[in-house]
Amino acid sequence: MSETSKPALRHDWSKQEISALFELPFNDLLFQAQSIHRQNFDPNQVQVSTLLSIKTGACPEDCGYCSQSSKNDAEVERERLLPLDEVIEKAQQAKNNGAHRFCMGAAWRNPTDKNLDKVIDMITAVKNIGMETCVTLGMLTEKQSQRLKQAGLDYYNHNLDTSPEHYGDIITTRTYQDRLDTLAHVRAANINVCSGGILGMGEKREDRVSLLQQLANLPQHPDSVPINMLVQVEGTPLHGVDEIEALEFVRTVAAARIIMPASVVRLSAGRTEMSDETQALCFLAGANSIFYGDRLLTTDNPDESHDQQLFAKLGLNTKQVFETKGKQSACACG
Ligand code: SAM
Ligand code: DTB
Ligand code: SF4
Repeated sequence: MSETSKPALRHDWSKQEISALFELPFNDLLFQAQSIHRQNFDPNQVQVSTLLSIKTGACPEDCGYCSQSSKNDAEVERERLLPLDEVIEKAQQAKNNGAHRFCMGAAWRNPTDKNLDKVIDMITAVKNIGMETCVTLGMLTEKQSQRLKQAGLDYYNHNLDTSPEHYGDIITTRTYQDRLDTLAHVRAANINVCSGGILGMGEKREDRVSLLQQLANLPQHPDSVPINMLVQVEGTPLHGVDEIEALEFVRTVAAARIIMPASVVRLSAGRTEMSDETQALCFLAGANSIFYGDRLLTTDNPDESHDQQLFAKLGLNTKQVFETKGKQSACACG
């Protein structure tokens, strides 16, 4: 199919339509997802981002999955905001290891304006190294989003996490609408939006359908959609919850690819618990980004050498500049 004959991006997905994708025979679902993937992206290319926790622990929010919530009993080494030189050193290491983007996360409900000054210095420094930047700092006002844009920030990560229906079982200290408001502020400031969720938090398939519907029916699809598998941390309320089956995880990735065809879908947290085969199926289903480096924020990620071997076995290329063939600006409905 030629670039111009690609169907317009849709923002009116019904739950029934998304459920019907999940119910397809697995081979049909993966074929459809991979076909759409190929219309929009180089199928053998994966974008790589490296994470750094710039402020760890003692967060006032009560997210049931999170090691960093002060309401949970997880053992996490609390740290104040990292000094700028340490951030620069970590970003340079990430670049030397081949990462394209450096993502900095802070355990805040929202940043104060003073915090933001310091994060802006970090963004400027990481951009000077020649990397793309992403930060995840909690809720943002419109003005704070504009300041980040002026600093040259490329992406802001703020996840919806789960469906509106399941949300109250996971977090009570901020509302779903608060999250949507932050996403709107980031979009209005013309920063690329990174937003997705976590699977394996005891949700039903209908919650996965509903989360994907929320993401796809935003006024513009997120540019990047992280699909995390819950990393179960001892001391958090979700420790010990039933795990999601690998094939159901793959189905969710495939459905995300189909309904948000031009977005980069990131196979995010949880890869240490996944076999190479499950990850390969996720790439076949249309995932084309990962977190690279042996640490996420407070938990482990596969080490670089394992990922290098996996890329080699699958013939995946992470070296070139990552460019999407799909252009969200082509959307007539956003
Ligand atoms: N404090 C900010 C916030 O929550 O808005 C930013 C940092 S927070 C750690 C970023 C995201 O990481 C969360 O929204 C959640 O989706 C993801 N996350 C946190 N803990 C996780 C876990 N144990 N497993 C999978 N994903 C997790
Ligand atoms: C996202 O969706 N996943 C990343 C990033 N955005 C900030 C975070 C994963 C955290 C996993 C648990 C931890 O290491 O604390
Ligand atoms: Fe705090 Fe973010 Fe963890 Fe929630 S996910 S407890 S807001 S660090």
